Amino acid sequence: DLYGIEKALKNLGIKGENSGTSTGNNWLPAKGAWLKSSSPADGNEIAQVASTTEEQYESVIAAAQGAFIKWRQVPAPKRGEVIRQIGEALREKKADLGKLVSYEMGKSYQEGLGEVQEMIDICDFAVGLSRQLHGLTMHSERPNHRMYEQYHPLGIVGIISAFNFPVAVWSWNTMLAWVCGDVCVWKPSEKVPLCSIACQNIVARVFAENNVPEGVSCLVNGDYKIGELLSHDHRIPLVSATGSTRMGKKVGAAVGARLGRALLELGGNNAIIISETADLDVAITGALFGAVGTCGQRCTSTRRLIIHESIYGEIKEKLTNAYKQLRIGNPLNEKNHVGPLIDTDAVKMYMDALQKIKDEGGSILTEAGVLEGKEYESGCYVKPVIAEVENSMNIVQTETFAPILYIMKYSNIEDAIAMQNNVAQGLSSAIMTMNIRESELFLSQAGSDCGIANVNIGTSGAEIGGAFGGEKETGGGRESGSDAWKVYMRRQTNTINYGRELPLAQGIKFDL
Ligand code: UN1
Repeated sequence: DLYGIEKALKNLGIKGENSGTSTGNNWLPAKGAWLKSSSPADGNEIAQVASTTEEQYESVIAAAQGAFIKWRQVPAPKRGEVIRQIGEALREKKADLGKLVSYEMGKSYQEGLGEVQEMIDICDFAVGLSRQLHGLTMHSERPNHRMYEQYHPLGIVGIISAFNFPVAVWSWNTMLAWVCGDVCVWKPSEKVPLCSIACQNIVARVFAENNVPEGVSCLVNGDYKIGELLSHDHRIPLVSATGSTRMGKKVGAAVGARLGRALLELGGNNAIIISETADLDVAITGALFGAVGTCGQRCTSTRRLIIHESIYGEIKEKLTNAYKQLRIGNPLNEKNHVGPLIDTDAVKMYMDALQKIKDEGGSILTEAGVLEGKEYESGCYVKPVIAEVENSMNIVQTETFAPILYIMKYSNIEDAIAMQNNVAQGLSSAIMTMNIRESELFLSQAGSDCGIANVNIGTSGAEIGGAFGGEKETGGGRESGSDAWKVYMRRQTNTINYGRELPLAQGIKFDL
């Protein structure tokens, strides 16, 4: 146990066989099909988690409904105090949970720790927020009237999360939802079920210590069918889903058909524009981390570089050289820069994409392919690739969740912005420039059409304090910081008459 995995699993309460269904401290008996979790790092099976049956799903929703009636009565700052304690528990478990994230998902240990840090940060944010769930007050047009708005808890929040951020994305949703007075039902990705068991254990202990009712934190596990139960369920007013655009279109349609709320955080096709005035060291480092970090499996990963023609050759050379220095290997070994893809299906998608690049006339500038031999037995390690392409190619227009970086040239900034926007997705974007006219244009209404637009930093690695999400096929949802909490509450407008008359609005007279 070179990396201390056994110990981490033990500290996180993960056994060989685990129930995948819980309402808090109560774990329902394992009944449904087993999800086997194996590590893309070494190919070993780690443990199993039982899927939730339909019958179990029903009892989870019943528990959540009952819990909501009690939890919404707890004053928001008191709910915040419980979240503060979750933040403390996460600080204690940071190394273990970061290790599990790294081992089960395949991102580097550093990035696993970073993900747990995002959880801690959103806890801190949520604690402050618990005293700031403000509405506005307005002046009434009628005498002796007062108007204001308030935000009330919404109900059950369904959370569907992706494999690539197996713990942080859940926490962005739950920590806000909980201080808002909601209860949560989480359906994690079936590729990383152990992370969900670990999180549920951490929360359940804190909840028990604070007499938080069973059902405030619920967990269901399984494949897309469990996700469908959530998205079609009229008892769930908000479904927050993170993942592919394909999945999001289905969730959005199902939730929309019943006029529920969907918070969608879907695919990106994120570009960095590198101007001729860019600080090249900053630009290269930003592009490199954005493209190969998390093995290209962030929704914010840098997919495209749009480079000014005058520095195109230089950037191309510097980047291909940097790619040669990358160390690919076990993500728990801190010497390595790039870990594995999530599974062999993802490897197949990477290989298919390489073929399509060639078929469409693009050229691959670096060594490509799957790594074999000792250390690479899982079959999930691939070489990060740079490809020279046209923005209009089908493959460039598609999000491939793998470390494939497309590079292309531009000659004027307006064209570069048009290229950056000319994709179906609209999550993250960046410009590297020292020219204030270019950077302001990029951030203006005529600039980037993405939910995130950065200057002199890359496309990935957003902080939790800002609203996170994007436009177009990215789904339009915003999670995490700023006022993203509002989607987890229902707004009520109140008008109060403290006079003895009943004047009608709009000056209407109704005299008998
Ligand atoms: C995701 O890939 O789904 O901005 C989330 C980032 C991270 C979150 C990514 N803070 O890269």
